Amino acid sequence: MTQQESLFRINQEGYATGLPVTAAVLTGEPVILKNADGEVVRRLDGGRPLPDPASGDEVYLADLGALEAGEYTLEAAGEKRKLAVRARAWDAVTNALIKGLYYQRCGCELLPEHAGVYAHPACHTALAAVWEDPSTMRKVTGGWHDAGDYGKYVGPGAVTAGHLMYAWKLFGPGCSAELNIPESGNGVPDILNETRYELEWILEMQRPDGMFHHKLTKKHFAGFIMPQDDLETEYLMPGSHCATAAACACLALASRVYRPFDEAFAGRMLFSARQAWEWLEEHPDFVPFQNPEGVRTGWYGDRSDADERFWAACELYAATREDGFREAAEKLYRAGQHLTAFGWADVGGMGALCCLFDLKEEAGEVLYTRLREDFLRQSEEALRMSRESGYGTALAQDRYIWGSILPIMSHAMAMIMNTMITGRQDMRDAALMQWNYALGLNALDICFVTGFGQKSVMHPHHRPSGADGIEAPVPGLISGGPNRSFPYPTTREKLGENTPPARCFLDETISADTNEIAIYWNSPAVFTGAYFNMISMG
Ligand code: 9MR
Ligand code: ZN
Repeated sequence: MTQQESLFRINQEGYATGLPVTAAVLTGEPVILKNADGEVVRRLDGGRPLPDPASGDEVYLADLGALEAGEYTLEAAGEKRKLAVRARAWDAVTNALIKGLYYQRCGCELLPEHAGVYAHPACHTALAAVWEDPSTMRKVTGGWHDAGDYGKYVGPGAVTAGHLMYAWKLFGPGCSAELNIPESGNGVPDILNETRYELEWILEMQRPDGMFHHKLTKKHFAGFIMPQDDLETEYLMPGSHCATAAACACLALASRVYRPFDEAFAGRMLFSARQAWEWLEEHPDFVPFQNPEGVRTGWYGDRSDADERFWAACELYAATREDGFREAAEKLYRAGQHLTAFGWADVGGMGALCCLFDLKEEAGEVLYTRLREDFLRQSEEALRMSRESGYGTALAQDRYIWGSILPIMSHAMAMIMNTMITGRQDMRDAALMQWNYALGLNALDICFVTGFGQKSVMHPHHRPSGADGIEAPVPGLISGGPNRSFPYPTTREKLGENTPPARCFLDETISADTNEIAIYWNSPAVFTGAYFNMISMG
């Protein structure tokens, strides 16, 4: 710890009334909490700070209990730090995380009335070439830019849309605000309007035989230019098993979600999902996607499609109630699924969401009763990791990988699901610690969401934020966070070999390996934020 660092780590966006307020204190000295009138409302003797293996810090987690709305000051060892408690404390940041996806829209103009200073002309509107036969050009526009780059990838997009749709289904009141996007006011909640922008693009990515192209990207990543200036040809890259199965799952889910709003759209999506499933049935042997020779954009390679198929079978069963899909899901489940994984590579948890909260008893003995026991057991692991961390972060010290925010938010999702089933407060409180982590209660004392908190990420690896000439980054985007695997030599050099995992982070544009943003990092944060937003509404 350097001299300038604060002794406190807090949720910099504030805390919600009715939920526990926890602060991390990097000293064993007594801690005092004063209200706006200077009265002492909490006096903690100071504890024995516990070692946090991931950061090397000694941390005392101060449990301040539930507090009334107001401005407070924490004091310890002569240092003060302001902390706020409010009703609906996380409404703004949750809405911004959804709106963050609007700023990722490709193929349309972002108008000043919706995007403010971040407005820009339409991008990537030219015809795309089919990789295997570049003389064939197709018009495929729309979707969200994946991350800091301008690529669009089917699997990651499908998972992102899945997180958003489940957030809406389960925690609607926590994520249904108007977001000032072009569709606002059309009678559909904006979270679904925004998700539809991606779904329409995913539909376009299907080939006539039912398979889905893996991605729509150029051969190389663009430089740090605005999207409308990125004019090189984009390619519909070869198809993949994982993209096909993930799109199948997401579209089957979407067919149920959108049916009350638009029957025809729902029908199109279910038709497409069925075509995808047929293709998968006809191509049972998994072939991993490889970047074609000369292509350097995102790989999103995967070792198996069994988890994507599992999610797809669950969603198709939920959408159609045809026994064949349930049987397929059972078989895939029996082969072993990681039920607390919600990322682009492993989507077993998405199937669990479908079985546990949509199908429920109708899923039957295997996919409900047995799966629930299995899920409850697997989610204990997240709680255990949270307890072993000084900061309460549910991530083992050797798991600070590229996009560490994803496993951390995934563990929050799993613990939220556990709480929904069991009503356990320890699970809920540990999940809340992950949300606190994202918003500043971490070794780095940084709020990972752009535009929020007291000290937030200012230089994400995000092309528009780097190229628009505006000092503040595009708001509502979450950084991938610390990464101990040092894929970039410059990151390794700047941080030094001995930097502890949870501190391997550079708030610098160049550091894609620690400070990129991605749509599928925003979306599990939306799920988590929507839940806590909803339960703190009273
Ligand atoms: O999120 C991906 C991460 O798990 C990988 O370790 C990393 C390196 O392969 O790639 C990440 O995904 C990037 C993708 O390949 C291209 N668009 C930006 C993504 C976020 O960094
Ligand atoms: Zn674009």
